[in-house]
Amino acid sequence: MPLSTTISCLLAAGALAAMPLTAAPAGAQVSSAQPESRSGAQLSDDPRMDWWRDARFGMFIHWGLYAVPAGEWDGTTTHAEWIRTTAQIPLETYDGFVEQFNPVNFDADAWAAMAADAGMKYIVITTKHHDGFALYDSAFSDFDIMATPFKRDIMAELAEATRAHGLEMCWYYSIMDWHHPDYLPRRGWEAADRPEGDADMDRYVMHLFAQVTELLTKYGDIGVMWFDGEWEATWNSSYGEALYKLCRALQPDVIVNNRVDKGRGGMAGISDEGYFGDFGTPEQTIPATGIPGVDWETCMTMNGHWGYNAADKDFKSTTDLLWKLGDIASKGGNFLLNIGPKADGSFPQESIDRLREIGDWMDVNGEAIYGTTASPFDTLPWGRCTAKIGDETSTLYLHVFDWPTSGVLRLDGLGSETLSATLLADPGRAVGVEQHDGKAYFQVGTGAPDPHSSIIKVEIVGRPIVYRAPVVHTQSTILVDPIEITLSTSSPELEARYTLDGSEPDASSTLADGPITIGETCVLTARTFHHGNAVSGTTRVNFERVLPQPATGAQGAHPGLRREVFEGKWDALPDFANLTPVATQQSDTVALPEEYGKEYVAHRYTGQLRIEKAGAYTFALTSDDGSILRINDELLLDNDGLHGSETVTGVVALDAGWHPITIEWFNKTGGAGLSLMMGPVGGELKTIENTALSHD
Ligand code: H79
Repeated sequence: MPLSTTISCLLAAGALAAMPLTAAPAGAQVSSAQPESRSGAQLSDDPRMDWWRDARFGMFIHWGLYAVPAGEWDGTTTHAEWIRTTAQIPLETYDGFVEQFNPVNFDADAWAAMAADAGMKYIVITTKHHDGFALYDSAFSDFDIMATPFKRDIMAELAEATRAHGLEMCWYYSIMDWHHPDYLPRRGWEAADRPEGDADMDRYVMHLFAQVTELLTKYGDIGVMWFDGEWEATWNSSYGEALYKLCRALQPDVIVNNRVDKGRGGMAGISDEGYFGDFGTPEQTIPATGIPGVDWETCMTMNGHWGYNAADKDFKSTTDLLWKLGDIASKGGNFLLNIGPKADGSFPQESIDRLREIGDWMDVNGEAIYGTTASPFDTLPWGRCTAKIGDETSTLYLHVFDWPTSGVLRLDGLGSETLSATLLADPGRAVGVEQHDGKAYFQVGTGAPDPHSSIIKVEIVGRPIVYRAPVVHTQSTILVDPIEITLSTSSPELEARYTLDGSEPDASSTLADGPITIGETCVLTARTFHHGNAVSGTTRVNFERVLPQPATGAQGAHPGLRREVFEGKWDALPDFANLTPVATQQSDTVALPEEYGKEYVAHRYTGQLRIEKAGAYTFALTSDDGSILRINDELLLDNDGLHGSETVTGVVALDAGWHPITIEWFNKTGGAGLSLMMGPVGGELKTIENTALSHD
């Protein structure tokens, strides 16, 4: 079948539906008002993810025409891979870099060797960045490497070298494209030079699919397809789904990042539930805690730029990079560390130096990174922990950033019996261990054995038992009717005991071995016990039985809500009282009109909400950018501000009848979205039917 026919078939939704898909959309459901314990949610058992989870460490490479100006334009030196847009370079001028791109020192084997020696297990390179230039020989573009004096397919050479060094070859591909005539939107500043003409986004998407097909058919097995630029308003979830499925159809085992679809909530990078993509992509940031049940990878620059910037000498230290690697691994994520090669094909010397030092550390300490899972502990004052868990024995790797001056390292909350402790950087040094009262003391001696991060390898019996206060699983802390809650501990060896009168639980307090019914206002106090002894602090939750808010509204004449549309440029919700709507519409529910693609806009939805049965209800408001929800003229949910798709939830007790409701929303630029779901506490959340809404 010719390529174009294959793509058309894949685009047809019917053909796609028939294809078996094991991939779950990225994002995890946290079912509790309290943070889940780390061991709470399991990652999928999809074997496709195995190599990637074991790898933990990869190299990102940002390389393209932008390496030629090296970050400098008109005397300003703050640019990099975005230079065409940040310096507002006209297309014809930028095209001039094609003639100048001649990386005579490019040596694929040297690059792959540096990645392998640094302990990295995969390389993700920009096959095409936002500027639209393809670093490979593309049959679908003349704006590619074959138009340069270099005329060598860099992707082909790198793929061969990367595999020769035992690493996985992975492709970055930008959805956003500032060069292709069919891509929309145009940048505001170049609108006069580059009129839209008959540009056609659907046709651009066919081009994108054709290029992605080349990348997944001409270069052997690809580990990851790493998309980017998906936040533009012209990219939508249907394109994202089709692109995800195209990748998996061409290479069933390929892993696809979450930027293929529209679910990424800003730079934090983790998708909401229900979007395509196999892993989340925090950019230049490390999540504060692990994310149960979610695969993720932090990508980060070594200095302050992705593409080569000759003036930027602000490189992170090797120690800092190794602490970041340990931090990320301790939270169950991968680290994708960037290099911005120069236009001649060489790596910056600062990057080479750091890669070598990281490699030296990995040679000794790599087992504390590869194949590890997240720390079973919450926080550790002196560093981080990674783990290899087994039923018979487990290994804890303590990453000690701050070596104890006393020569004794204290680990709080370890309930497991330790079998041995050794220092990876100094195997000859004996490490004594004492354990009592839920604390382990490691006699590690004075003087850290490694200048960056010293690893203590600790063997323990069975799976780790970690003492922490019980977690309360409840949908709400306010109730109208009785609710059921549960308590959990972090291992099966531990018990939770509780009281409902505010008193401290002791060994004779009620054991939480099933659902607990809460029917009245009370204080639940819970504590973890091991072998009959209290071993944790207490968890305390106030439950309040409330009277539902009276139904002060009345049914309006029409079903659905009134939508008023406003235009303007805002960074937060405007004060609607001083604004005149440009349109007033009727809306079945809280949702943007179909084919929504507008920027600099705000909506206000007003009307009445019918509650059938008095009770406590959960509301979930999702928006990109900001929004708020008011019920009975009181602010219930505040999701305001400039951001990607984010959800806030809250609970309110409502009487049967009609309640005044207002939703306000705005979008500045980029992706736009709005939805409101509701349901009884503990029950399923659904979109509100238009018969449960009315307005005058
Ligand atoms: O390739 C590198 C950068 O050039 C590229 N991604 C990395 C890997 C990049 N392009 N833009 N950005 C990074 C920053 C863009 C941030 C924003 Fe947004 C886009 C702000 C608003 C739209 C991200 C998406 C945060 C909210 C939505």
